[in-house]
Amino acid sequence: MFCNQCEQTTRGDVCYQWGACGKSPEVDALQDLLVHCLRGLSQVALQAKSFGITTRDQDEFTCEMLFSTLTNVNFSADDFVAFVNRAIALRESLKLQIQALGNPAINSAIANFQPAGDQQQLIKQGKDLEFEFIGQSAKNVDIFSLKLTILYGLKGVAAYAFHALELGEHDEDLYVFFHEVLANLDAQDKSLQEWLDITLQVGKMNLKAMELLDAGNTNTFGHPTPTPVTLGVTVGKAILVSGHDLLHLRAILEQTAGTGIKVYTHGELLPAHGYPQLKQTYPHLYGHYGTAWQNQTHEFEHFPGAIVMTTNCLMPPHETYKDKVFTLGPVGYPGLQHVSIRDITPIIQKALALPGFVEESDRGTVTTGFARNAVLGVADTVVNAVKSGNIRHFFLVGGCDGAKPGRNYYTDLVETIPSDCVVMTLGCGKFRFFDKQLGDIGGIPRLLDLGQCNDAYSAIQIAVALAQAFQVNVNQLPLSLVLSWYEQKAIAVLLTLLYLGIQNIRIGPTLPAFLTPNVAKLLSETYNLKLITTPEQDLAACLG
Ligand code: FS2
Ligand code: SF4
Repeated sequence: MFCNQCEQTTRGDVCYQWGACGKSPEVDALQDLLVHCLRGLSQVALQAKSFGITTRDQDEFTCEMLFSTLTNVNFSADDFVAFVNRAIALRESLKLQIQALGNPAINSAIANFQPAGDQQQLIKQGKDLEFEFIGQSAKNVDIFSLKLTILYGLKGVAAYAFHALELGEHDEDLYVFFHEVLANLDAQDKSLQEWLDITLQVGKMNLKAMELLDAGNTNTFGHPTPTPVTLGVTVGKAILVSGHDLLHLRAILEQTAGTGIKVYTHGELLPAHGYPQLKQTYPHLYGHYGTAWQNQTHEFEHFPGAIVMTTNCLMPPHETYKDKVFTLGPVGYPGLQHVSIRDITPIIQKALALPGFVEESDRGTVTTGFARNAVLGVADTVVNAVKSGNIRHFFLVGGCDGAKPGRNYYTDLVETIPSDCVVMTLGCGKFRFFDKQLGDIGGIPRLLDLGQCNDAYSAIQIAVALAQAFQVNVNQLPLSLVLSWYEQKAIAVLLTLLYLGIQNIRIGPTLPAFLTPNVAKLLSETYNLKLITTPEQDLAACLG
């Protein structure tokens, strides 16, 4: 196998025997095969679009399938076999429509690829293709590095686009971009600069995808407002909902209303409590249980109710608790029950069969809901606090959490940041410090939870609005970005920030393994992108 798409890749290089995430070489090969089939589908979809044929099914399928190959989403070989066959069926249905208009369908190797008839043969096909793909690195390792950056970034964009389309937000330009990038990923005639341009285009289109998702979330659930969330539990039956999918959370809340079951959020669903249409409509959305994804084996083990994974990050479940874990949407794992969101009866039955909490516990509260509308609603106060010197500097300390050592940096940094500075955060990286009592500056909380990693758009909008208020560009603001990355959405967000020309970003805990020294040097020279060092050193540099 060859996979280096996430931060925990083996030895900081590549997973080649078994995924550090738990992905098997067989599933890895099937994921690569699926991407290969999507590339053929994209070629045909572009041709179909040029003839005015509707390709909405193929567009949405492409987003969902790229999302399914993201780290910690789907570990099921059976699912990927079905996805490969569906990709071919969708491709062939477009070819028939093209031919029915009197045109020959595109005649390339990937558009004509024929999948084998059984799982073992499909795995072999995936491994052969992988070998061929890696072979490209021999021609120009820096271009290969950028192709990986583009593919991984595109997976992140697909995740955002998938969430947006679930909420009814579409964009034809975005779909065309997906297809164009996939259809041409094998191109041999482009220069390093041209691949770099495409890399930044991924960042540009990710901004569009995040904007769509922001519109989908706020139109459906209202603008988040600052909301205290209990970290304790109450007596009674319980369901724990993890992942990022607010629509799935709402469906679970709807179907559990009146059952007496309390619903708790886990991981990246903490910010759900800030959405008025969720919190106010469903009083049985009780509180938040647990922390970031890498702690789930311990936290799920002890949760006395049913557990639902709506998206990443799923870890291979332990035998001791796997019978109470359910998957939804693009998530899959062999042996876990996959449920349709239209009928969650098996989840409710499991929650009722399990003991639930038998004792109250009080673990205090945290406040979420400081998304762009809430922060910009008090923009004058914030601007005045900066002008008067009460706020010296803003830090955005956000991104992903992870299991590898070195991430205590983020806790230590936040604890060391002086009391006249404000810390904005988002993503599951916040769980390193989300319950710290940092106080406030003239009524402005020093720790502002902007939301999920899916809400990076909010952070960008806040930075742009502050820059306008101070009549400077974003790079001149008293603002430092200190990001933590783990998976491919973080790559997409980083590309967006680079596309926007944001300088001086610090990233950690390590640089992506898929960046060659030359590409990393190029990014560092152009954008002053740098690796984190120590909290003390970075803090001094940011405040200096
Ligand atoms: Fe965290 Fe995992 Fe949010 Fe990432 S729950 S690292 O894939 O999506 O952030
Ligand atoms: Fe390894 Fe990450 Fe790929 Fe999993 S997703 S196989 S941990 S690089």
